[in-house]
Amino acid sequence: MSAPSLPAVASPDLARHVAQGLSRTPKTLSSMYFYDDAGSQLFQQIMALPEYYPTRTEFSLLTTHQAAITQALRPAATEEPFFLLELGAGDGLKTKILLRHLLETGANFTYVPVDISAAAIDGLVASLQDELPTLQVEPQVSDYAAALVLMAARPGRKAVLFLGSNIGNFLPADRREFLRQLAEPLSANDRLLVGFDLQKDPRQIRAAYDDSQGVTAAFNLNLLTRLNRELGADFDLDHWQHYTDYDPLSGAIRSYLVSTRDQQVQVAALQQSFAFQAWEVIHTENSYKFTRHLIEQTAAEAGLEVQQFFTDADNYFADVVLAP
Ligand code: AVJ
Repeated sequence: MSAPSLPAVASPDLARHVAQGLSRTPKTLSSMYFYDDAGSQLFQQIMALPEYYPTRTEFSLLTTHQAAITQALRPAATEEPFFLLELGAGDGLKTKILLRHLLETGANFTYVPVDISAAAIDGLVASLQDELPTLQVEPQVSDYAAALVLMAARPGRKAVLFLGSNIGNFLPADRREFLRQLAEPLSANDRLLVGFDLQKDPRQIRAAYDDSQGVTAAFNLNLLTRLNRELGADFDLDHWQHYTDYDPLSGAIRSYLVSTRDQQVQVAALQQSFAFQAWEVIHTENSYKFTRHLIEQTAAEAGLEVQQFFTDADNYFADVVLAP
């Protein structure tokens, strides 16, 4: 047998992650790897689904409270430089509400979108030049921690945005550690604005992650397509299913890829094969839902103080202003 050829795009990080994740019990893969080009497009479709309430809820709550939120973030003194950093900006649709309001009220500030994907940043910068041509933008392609450390060295006030309930993907211990890392380089007058999805009717939460059109299923299964393409794996998509459940005790939505029969999967880039039993799962995502109490506790554990708590009329979602 000839040696399997490695796909040109094989990434050492992804390969290492898959080797570790599929050797574990239970098998796991990180939701971080959902977002290749196809996955990012599927996530755009998820945000437009009738069942997926978080995006449109946060959009409307930012619209309603734009004045109070921007006031809580910006310095009173106009001479002081002001940087609005956003971690994982995506298409920036929600942030543009705040950016537009700041421009309209004459704030002198610089928007610093941070993302590890150069393609995501390029798309965002192009749309900002088009829609908000007077906005000062300093895009940064790097990981979040590096961006914050760099910014800490610059004089001026910083507000750091982490919207969309991305915080929900962390396990509790990792969430604390992440918030601590964000808080560490901040000064007393700096602020964080973090989006948290709130606990609600369990059926409604479950439906948001198991939509009737199967877009979320396609999003989860796309991870296997990505491994086939980038690592030369041979996952047969006909024998995998999307499954998700919500646990109201922990507040976690957990998503899985379910093997519907005994099967072996070869991963060429690892020169390794993995055995799956019928109905064995790969755990692919956690998406935590919060209560106000849990948010306050999480903030306190990271050495942060909840300054203001903005929510929508239904109490579905919260954008929270945190201070060091
Ligand atoms: C991008 C992490 C906020 O957890 O709601 C959507 C990702 N996963 N549907 C979320 C996701 C399945 C989403 N976040």
